[in-house]
Amino acid sequence: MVKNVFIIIPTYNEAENVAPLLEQIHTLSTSLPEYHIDILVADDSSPDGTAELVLSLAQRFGNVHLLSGPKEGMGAAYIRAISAVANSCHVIITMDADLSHPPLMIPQFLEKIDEGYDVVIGSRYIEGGGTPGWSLTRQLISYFANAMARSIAGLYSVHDCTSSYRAIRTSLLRKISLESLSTKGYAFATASLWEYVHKNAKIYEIPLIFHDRTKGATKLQYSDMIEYFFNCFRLRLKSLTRNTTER
Ligand SMILES: Nc1nc2c(ncn2[C@@H]2O[C@H](COP(=O)(O)OP(=O)(O)OP(=O)(O)O)[C@@H](O)[C@H]2O)c(=O)[nH]1
Ligand SMILES: [Mg+2]
Repeated sequence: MVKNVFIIIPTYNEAENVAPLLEQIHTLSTSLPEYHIDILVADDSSPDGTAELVLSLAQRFGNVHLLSGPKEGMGAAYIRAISAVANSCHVIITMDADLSHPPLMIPQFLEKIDEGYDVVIGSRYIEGGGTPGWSLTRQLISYFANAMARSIAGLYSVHDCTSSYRAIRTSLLRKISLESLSTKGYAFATASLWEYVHKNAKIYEIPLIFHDRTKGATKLQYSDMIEYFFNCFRLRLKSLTRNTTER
Protein backbone atom coordinates (compact mmCIF):
# COMPACT_ATOMS: atom_id res chain seq x y z
CA MET A 1 0.00 0.00 0.00
CA VAL A 2 1.32 3.46 -0.90
CA LYS A 3 1.44 5.64 2.22
CA ASN A 4 0.33 9.26 2.02
CA VAL A 5 2.67 11.84 3.48
CA PHE A 6 2.17 15.59 3.81
CA ILE A 7 5.19 17.81 4.32
CA ILE A 8 4.12 21.05 5.99
CA ILE A 9 6.32 24.12 5.66
CA PRO A 10 5.35 27.40 7.38
CA THR A 11 6.64 30.48 5.58
CA TYR A 12 6.93 34.16 6.23
CA ASN A 13 9.08 36.09 3.74
CA GLU A 14 10.95 33.07 2.42
CA ALA A 15 10.96 34.04 -1.29
CA GLU A 16 14.70 33.41 -1.52
CA ASN A 17 14.49 29.91 -0.05
CA VAL A 18 11.16 28.40 -0.98
CA ALA A 19 11.85 27.53 -4.64
CA PRO A 20 15.13 25.60 -4.08
CA LEU A 21 13.58 23.81 -1.09
CA LEU A 22 10.44 22.73 -2.99
CA GLU A 23 12.56 21.62 -5.95
CA GLN A 24 14.74 19.47 -3.69
CA ILE A 25 11.76 17.89 -1.96
CA HIS A 26 9.98 17.27 -5.25
CA THR A 27 13.04 15.50 -6.71
CA LEU A 28 13.38 13.41 -3.57
CA SER A 29 9.68 12.49 -3.60
CA THR A 30 10.00 10.99 -7.09
CA SER A 31 12.66 8.60 -5.74
CA LEU A 32 10.37 7.23 -2.99
CA PRO A 33 7.69 5.24 -4.88
CA GLU A 34 6.33 3.59 -1.71
CA TYR A 35 5.07 7.01 -0.52
CA HIS A 36 2.78 9.58 -2.06
CA ILE A 37 4.31 12.85 -0.90
CA ASP A 38 2.42 16.15 -0.95
CA ILE A 39 3.88 19.46 0.17
CA LEU A 40 1.74 22.10 1.85
CA VAL A 41 3.22 25.57 2.30
CA ALA A 42 1.42 27.50 5.07
CA ASP A 43 2.16 31.11 4.23
CA ASP A 44 1.09 34.08 6.34
CA SER A 45 0.47 36.46 3.41
CA SER A 46 4.20 37.23 3.09
CA PRO A 47 4.69 40.64 1.47
CA ASP A 48 7.82 39.41 -0.40
CA GLY A 49 5.92 37.25 -2.92
CA THR A 50 6.52 33.83 -1.30
CA ALA A 51 2.93 32.74 -2.04
CA GLU A 52 3.15 33.73 -5.72
CA LEU A 53 6.32 31.65 -6.08
CA VAL A 54 4.64 28.66 -4.43
CA LEU A 55 1.67 29.00 -6.78
CA SER A 56 3.94 29.00 -9.83
CA LEU A 57 5.75 25.91 -8.50
CA ALA A 58 2.38 24.26 -7.86
CA GLN A 59 1.71 24.56 -11.60
CA ARG A 60 4.97 22.73 -12.36
CA PHE A 61 4.72 20.13 -9.61
CA GLY A 62 1.29 18.64 -8.97
CA ASN A 63 2.15 17.77 -5.36
CA VAL A 64 2.80 21.34 -4.18
CA HIS A 65 -0.07 23.20 -2.45
CA LEU A 66 -0.50 26.59 -0.80
CA LEU A 67 -2.50 27.48 2.30
CA SER A 68 -2.60 31.22 2.83
CA GLY A 69 -3.62 32.91 6.05
CA PRO A 70 -3.24 36.07 8.10
CA LYS A 71 0.02 36.83 9.94
CA GLU A 72 -0.56 35.00 13.20
CA GLY A 73 2.73 33.19 13.83
CA MET A 74 4.50 29.95 13.03
CA GLY A 75 2.53 27.87 15.55
CA ALA A 76 -0.82 29.17 14.29
CA ALA A 77 0.25 28.36 10.72
CA TYR A 78 1.18 24.80 11.76
CA ILE A 79 -2.15 24.32 13.54
CA ARG A 80 -4.06 25.56 10.47
CA ALA A 81 -2.11 23.34 8.08
CA ILE A 82 -2.06 20.18 10.23
CA SER A 83 -5.81 20.47 10.86
CA ALA A 84 -6.40 20.80 7.10
CA VAL A 85 -4.60 17.57 6.13
CA ALA A 86 -4.37 15.26 9.18
CA ASN A 87 -7.38 13.23 8.05
CA SER A 88 -6.04 12.64 4.56
CA CYS A 89 -2.57 11.18 5.20
CA HIS A 90 -0.65 8.68 7.34
CA VAL A 91 2.32 10.84 8.25
CA ILE A 92 3.00 14.57 8.53
CA ILE A 93 6.51 15.96 8.33
CA THR A 94 7.07 19.51 9.56
CA MET A 95 10.13 21.53 8.54
CA ASP A 96 11.49 25.07 8.18
CA ALA A 97 11.63 26.73 4.77
CA ASP A 98 15.14 28.16 5.01
CA LEU A 99 17.08 24.97 4.14
CA SER A 100 18.33 24.52 7.72
CA HIS A 101 16.43 21.22 7.70
CA PRO A 102 18.03 19.05 5.00
CA PRO A 103 15.37 17.34 2.84
CA LEU A 104 17.74 14.37 2.42
CA MET A 105 16.77 13.29 5.95
CA ILE A 106 13.13 12.70 4.93
CA PRO A 107 13.67 8.98 4.08
CA GLN A 108 15.21 8.41 7.56
CA PHE A 109 12.15 10.00 9.21
CA LEU A 110 9.79 7.78 7.21
CA GLU A 111 11.86 4.66 7.94
CA LYS A 112 11.56 5.25 11.71
CA ILE A 113 7.79 5.81 11.44
CA ASP A 114 7.57 2.53 9.50
CA GLU A 115 9.51 0.85 12.32
CA GLY A 116 6.69 1.82 14.68
CA TYR A 117 7.65 5.19 16.17
CA ASP A 118 4.88 7.79 16.42
CA VAL A 119 7.10 10.86 16.44
CA VAL A 120 10.58 11.27 14.96
CA ILE A 121 12.55 14.41 15.79
CA GLY A 122 15.59 15.84 14.00
CA SER A 123 17.78 16.47 17.04
CA ARG A 124 20.71 18.87 17.32
CA TYR A 125 21.44 17.68 20.85
CA ILE A 126 22.25 14.00 20.46
CA GLU A 127 25.47 12.42 19.25
CA GLY A 128 25.95 13.21 15.57
CA GLY A 129 23.78 16.35 15.68
CA GLY A 130 24.95 19.93 15.99
CA THR A 131 24.70 23.61 15.13
CA PRO A 132 28.01 24.50 13.46
CA GLY A 133 28.72 28.20 13.11
CA TRP A 134 26.17 29.41 15.68
CA SER A 135 27.04 32.54 17.65
CA LEU A 136 27.31 32.22 21.42
CA THR A 137 24.06 34.19 21.83
CA ARG A 138 22.21 31.83 19.53
CA GLN A 139 23.63 28.82 21.38
CA LEU A 140 22.59 30.25 24.74
CA ILE A 141 19.03 31.04 23.57
CA SER A 142 18.61 27.50 22.28
CA TYR A 143 20.28 25.97 25.35
CA PHE A 144 17.98 27.81 27.78
CA ALA A 145 14.88 27.14 25.68
CA ASN A 146 15.64 23.42 25.78
CA ALA A 147 16.59 23.41 29.43
CA MET A 148 13.26 25.10 30.27
CA ALA A 149 11.28 22.65 28.16
CA ARG A 150 12.95 19.70 29.84
CA SER A 151 13.09 20.85 33.45
CA ILE A 152 10.02 23.12 33.73
CA ALA A 153 7.61 21.71 31.15
CA GLY A 154 8.74 18.20 32.13
CA LEU A 155 9.84 17.00 28.70
CA TYR A 156 12.89 15.25 30.21
CA SER A 157 12.85 12.34 27.82
CA VAL A 158 13.52 14.44 24.70
CA HIS A 159 16.92 16.05 23.99
CA ASP A 160 15.80 18.59 21.38
CA CYS A 161 12.38 19.92 22.40
CA THR A 162 12.44 22.95 20.12
CA SER A 163 13.32 21.33 16.80
CA SER A 164 10.53 21.76 14.26
CA TYR A 165 11.95 19.09 11.97
CA ARG A 166 9.65 16.22 12.87
CA ALA A 167 7.60 13.39 11.47
CA ILE A 168 4.35 12.58 13.26
CA ARG A 169 1.99 9.68 12.69
CA THR A 170 -1.42 11.22 12.00
CA SER A 171 -3.27 8.60 14.07
CA LEU A 172 -1.55 10.28 17.06
CA LEU A 173 -2.42 13.79 15.84
CA ARG A 174 -6.08 12.83 15.53
CA LYS A 175 -6.18 12.12 19.30
CA ILE A 176 -5.07 15.67 20.09
CA SER A 177 -7.03 18.91 19.87
CA LEU A 178 -4.34 21.14 18.36
CA GLU A 179 -6.82 24.00 17.98
CA SER A 180 -7.08 24.14 21.77
CA LEU A 181 -3.34 24.86 22.11
CA SER A 182 -3.14 28.56 22.77
CA THR A 183 0.38 28.95 21.38
CA LYS A 184 0.70 31.14 18.30
CA GLY A 185 4.47 31.26 17.78
CA TYR A 186 7.56 29.11 18.30
CA ALA A 187 6.13 27.74 21.58
CA PHE A 188 4.03 25.41 19.40
CA ALA A 189 7.05 23.07 19.26
CA THR A 190 6.98 22.39 23.00
CA ALA A 191 3.19 22.63 23.38
CA SER A 192 2.70 19.94 20.73
CA LEU A 193 5.54 17.80 22.10
CA TRP A 194 3.92 17.92 25.54
CA GLU A 195 0.73 16.50 24.00
CA TYR A 196 2.66 13.70 22.25
CA VAL A 197 4.53 12.74 25.44
CA HIS A 198 1.31 12.72 27.47
CA LYS A 199 -0.37 10.50 24.88
CA ASN A 200 2.52 8.04 25.48
CA ALA A 201 3.79 8.42 21.94
CA LYS A 202 6.86 6.40 20.97
CA ILE A 203 9.43 9.10 20.22
CA TYR A 204 12.76 8.71 18.44
CA GLU A 205 15.45 11.33 17.79
CA ILE A 206 17.74 11.25 14.77
CA PRO A 207 20.84 13.47 14.55
CA LEU A 208 20.35 16.78 12.76
CA ILE A 209 23.21 19.03 11.71
CA PHE A 210 21.45 22.39 11.61
CA HIS A 211 23.14 24.82 9.22
CA ASP A 212 22.17 28.46 9.61
CA ARG A 213 20.08 30.01 6.86
CA THR A 214 22.20 31.68 4.19
CA LYS A 215 19.31 33.73 2.75
CA GLY A 216 16.56 35.81 4.30
CA ALA A 217 16.26 36.91 7.93
CA THR A 218 15.29 35.09 11.10
CA LYS A 219 11.64 35.49 12.11
CA LEU A 220 12.18 34.88 15.82
CA GLN A 221 10.86 37.86 17.79
CA TYR A 222 10.96 38.85 21.46
CA SER A 223 7.22 38.20 21.64
CA ASP A 224 7.95 34.57 20.65
CA MET A 225 10.49 34.24 23.46
CA ILE A 226 8.06 35.69 26.00
CA GLU A 227 5.28 33.36 24.88
CA TYR A 228 7.74 30.45 24.99
CA PHE A 229 8.83 31.31 28.55
CA PHE A 230 5.29 31.52 29.95
CA ASN A 231 4.16 28.48 28.02
CA CYS A 232 6.77 26.29 29.78
CA PHE A 233 5.17 27.20 33.13
CA ARG A 234 1.68 26.68 31.69
CA LEU A 235 2.74 23.18 30.62
CA ARG A 236 4.14 22.52 34.11
CA LEU A 237 0.78 23.51 35.58
CA LYS A 238 -1.00 21.34 33.05
CA SER A 239 1.20 18.37 34.08
CA LEU A 240 0.44 18.97 37.76
CA THR A 241 -3.33 19.27 37.29
CA ARG A 242 -3.30 16.23 35.04
CA ASN A 243 -1.42 14.18 37.65
CA THR A 244 -3.80 15.35 40.39
CA THR A 245 -6.95 14.44 38.48
CA GLU A 246 -5.45 11.04 37.64
CA ARG A 247 -4.74 10.22 41.28
N1 LIG B 1 3.49 31.04 8.36
C1 LIG B 1 4.43 31.55 9.17
N2 LIG B 1 5.68 31.04 9.16
C2 LIG B 1 6.60 31.57 9.98
C3 LIG B 1 6.32 32.66 10.86
N3 LIG B 1 7.45 32.92 11.56
C4 LIG B 1 8.40 32.05 11.12
N4 LIG B 1 7.88 31.25 10.17
C5 LIG B 1 8.56 30.17 9.44
O1 LIG B 1 9.00 29.23 10.40
C6 LIG B 1 10.24 28.68 10.00
C7 LIG B 1 11.27 28.93 11.10
O2 LIG B 1 11.57 30.31 11.18
P1 LIG B 1 13.07 30.84 11.23
O3 LIG B 1 13.07 32.32 11.11
O4 LIG B 1 13.89 30.08 10.27
O5 LIG B 1 13.47 30.48 12.74
P2 LIG B 1 14.85 29.93 13.25
O6 LIG B 1 15.27 28.76 12.41
O7 LIG B 1 14.68 29.73 14.71
O8 LIG B 1 15.83 31.14 13.02
P3 LIG B 1 17.08 31.24 11.98
O9 LIG B 1 18.00 30.11 12.29
O10 LIG B 1 17.66 32.56 12.22
O11 LIG B 1 16.53 31.09 10.61
C8 LIG B 1 10.61 29.35 8.68
O12 LIG B 1 10.18 28.54 7.62
C9 LIG B 1 9.81 30.64 8.72
O13 LIG B 1 9.52 31.19 7.46
C10 LIG B 1 4.99 33.20 10.84
O14 LIG B 1 4.65 34.12 11.55
N5 LIG B 1 4.09 32.60 9.99
MG1 LIG C 1 15.63 29.04 10.41
